[in-house]
Amino acid sequence: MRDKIIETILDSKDEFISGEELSKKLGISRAAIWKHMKALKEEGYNIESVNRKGYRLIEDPEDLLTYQNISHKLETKIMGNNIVHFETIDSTNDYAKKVASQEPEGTVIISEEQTKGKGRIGRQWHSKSKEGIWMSIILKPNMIPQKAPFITLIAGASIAKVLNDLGVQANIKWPNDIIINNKKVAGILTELSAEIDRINYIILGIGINVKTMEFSQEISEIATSLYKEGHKISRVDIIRKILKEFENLYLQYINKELKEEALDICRQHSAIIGKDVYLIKGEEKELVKCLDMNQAGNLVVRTKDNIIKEIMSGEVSIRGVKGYV
Ligand code: BTX
Repeated sequence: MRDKIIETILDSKDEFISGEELSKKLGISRAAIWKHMKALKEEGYNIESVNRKGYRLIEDPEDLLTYQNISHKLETKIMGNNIVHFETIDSTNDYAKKVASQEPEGTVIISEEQTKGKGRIGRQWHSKSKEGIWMSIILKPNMIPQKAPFITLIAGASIAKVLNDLGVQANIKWPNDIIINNKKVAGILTELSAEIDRINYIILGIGINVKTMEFSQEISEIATSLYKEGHKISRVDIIRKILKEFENLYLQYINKELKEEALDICRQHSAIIGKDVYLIKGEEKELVKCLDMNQAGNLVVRTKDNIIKEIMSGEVSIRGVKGYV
């Protein structure tokens, strides 16, 4: 019932809707409507109630990452049909792993804050309250585990496409970072649970800095946010668009083995193709030129000795010659 109320007041944005009208439309008493409104106000919705006029939303509630807000006008078949929202959690990826076997494919775990947000290989991901999008999608593709790494590229392609469509010049630093002006705005952490020949589940973790204006000292040189770059875009809008774009590319890949669209986006928005970069593996650091991304989604590079080689994601980190990229 609460979902229906929210949908109705979201639909009649800025306009008053009377208790009577709501009660007729939803088939519940005016007293029940009043109770629901009270609860919604407590959840953070800024609802104004005026005698004889009714109720209206006085502020855009876009910023709350609740199921109701995200699912309103969400145009997907699977992604985001089920959304679990937290005010705070250790890590959405860790929670997603705990519930993956019970929850359906496309379930989104999202939190306003993470106290132990994770990056790759045990690194930390800073996830301050209400400043970004910290979410994990549970996926259960019927395919062999070797095909899983491509999902990271599909996620990167979706984020880059959505941000560019919204007027943000975002590029992909293969395989799992999205950058603006050479600084990291988003990261992807894909975790896999599998048997030798089949995937149990994949947890696709996406972290996007949206509103942060000041980063901790350790990352202030390499991190940026959409707001910091001058793009005041609503978090809910970005999430809806990413879920839609990701679903499109993901279904092409798992149902028809189609990769071309995702690869094209990755190449078109690559931050490193055509550039000299360092490949870093433990203590080793090698200067190479990035030539392309091949059909498998691996990076093709030329070494100083003119040898062409293929780099698989997960093997190395990449650093630019003059800084982060
Ligand atoms: P990564 O290992 O490529 O990047 C982690 C590194 O990035 C850190 O070592 C630090 O230098 C830098 N960093 C940390 N926090 C930030 C930040 N907020 N913005 C920019 N740079 C930062 C990237 O790993 C994958 C990140 C995935 C995060 C999502 S959030 C939802 C999900 N849950 C979870 O615990 N992780 C994922």
